[in-house]
Amino acid sequence: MVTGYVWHEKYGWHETGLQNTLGTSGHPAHPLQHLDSPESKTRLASLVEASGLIDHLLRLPVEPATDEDVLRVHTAEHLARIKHESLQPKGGDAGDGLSPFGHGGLEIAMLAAGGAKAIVGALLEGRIDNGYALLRPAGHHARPSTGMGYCIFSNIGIALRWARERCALGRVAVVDWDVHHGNGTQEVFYEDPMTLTISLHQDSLFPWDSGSLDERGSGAGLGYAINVPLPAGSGNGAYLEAFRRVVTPALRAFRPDMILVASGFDASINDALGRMIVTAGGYRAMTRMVMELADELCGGRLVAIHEGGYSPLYVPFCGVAVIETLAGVDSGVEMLFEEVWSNLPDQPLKDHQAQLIAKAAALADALAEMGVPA
Ligand code: 9RB
Ligand code: ZN
Repeated sequence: MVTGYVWHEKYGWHETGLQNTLGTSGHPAHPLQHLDSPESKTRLASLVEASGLIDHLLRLPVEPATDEDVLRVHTAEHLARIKHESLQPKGGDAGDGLSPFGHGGLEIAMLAAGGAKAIVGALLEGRIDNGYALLRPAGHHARPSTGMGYCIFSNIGIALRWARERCALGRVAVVDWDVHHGNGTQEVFYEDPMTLTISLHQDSLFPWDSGSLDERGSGAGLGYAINVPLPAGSGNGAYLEAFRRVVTPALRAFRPDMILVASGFDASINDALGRMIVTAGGYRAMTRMVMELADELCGGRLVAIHEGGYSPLYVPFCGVAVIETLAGVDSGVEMLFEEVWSNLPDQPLKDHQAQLIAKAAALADALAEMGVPA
């Protein structure tokens, strides 16, 4: 079993700076470190090294994505704007006014997209059996025409379009467990029946107006986008039920040739932005389930691409839980507060959560009735 791993020191150099406003027009507030600070990811990279887990992984070299790679997904205007702002002495913003980057940020965004290419390429060439790409900046909110929500480019979109151009890649499923809706990934593949996107997220969190049950894809892609907008407060019980009732039947119906996980850790119990209570053990259990599905459906071909997650304290533990599970090793890292946090009375599935999941399960059933494109 070879588990690939991507991390580049420069991912920690992506500068989001200080935030001195609460929104677009609010009164200035005492400047605070931007929520998407490097620490949650640099500390995960650090724990992968310090625990010795790195010795069980194949670290992949990263080349920056090219303009051509970006333009398979994004408009020329979006790329030109990022290039222009990246040249400014103090950098710029990816497009929504919430997603700052520093001088030279283009290079780091290109390295992030290149990291997604590296892990997908290694998987398709059979150099790895599965893998984890710890990338920054994230990608799942980036739309074809603009960056958004701390994302500059669609790392997954760029890697998949690149892969589809260089080899005969069949059906691909993207399972997004970041607490926010994977609106960008969904938009890139909205009309594509060969790419199934499934997003589990907190209902109406960010973007507040996307990710509802009735967004199902369009044209030839109708039915190949599935959203599971879970109620705030959902924990391990609700997430595992969603995996049993939605992700499992949808993937069995779709029979992907490769599975990608858009892996954010902001549904964790210690996150500043999400209001969910998933624990490291919950992420481990979801990883096991998606690995079993990959074994059953596509020779184990599975890679996770990092997205959000804003707890410098807890993201490293969630990340190690996922990566050590992928690698089939025990890193020896003791999961912080797992006993307490996984036994909270709010963790087991609640009726109102089950009701939402049942509605999403109907979408997976519909997919099973539709059959799959060749
Ligand atoms: C809005 C603001 C947000 C909120 C959440 C994210 C999530 C990123 C992520 C990004 C930006 C502010 C709408 C501040 O982790 N994705 O996976 N911005 N929220 N001001 N205003 C008006
Ligand atoms: Zn997120």
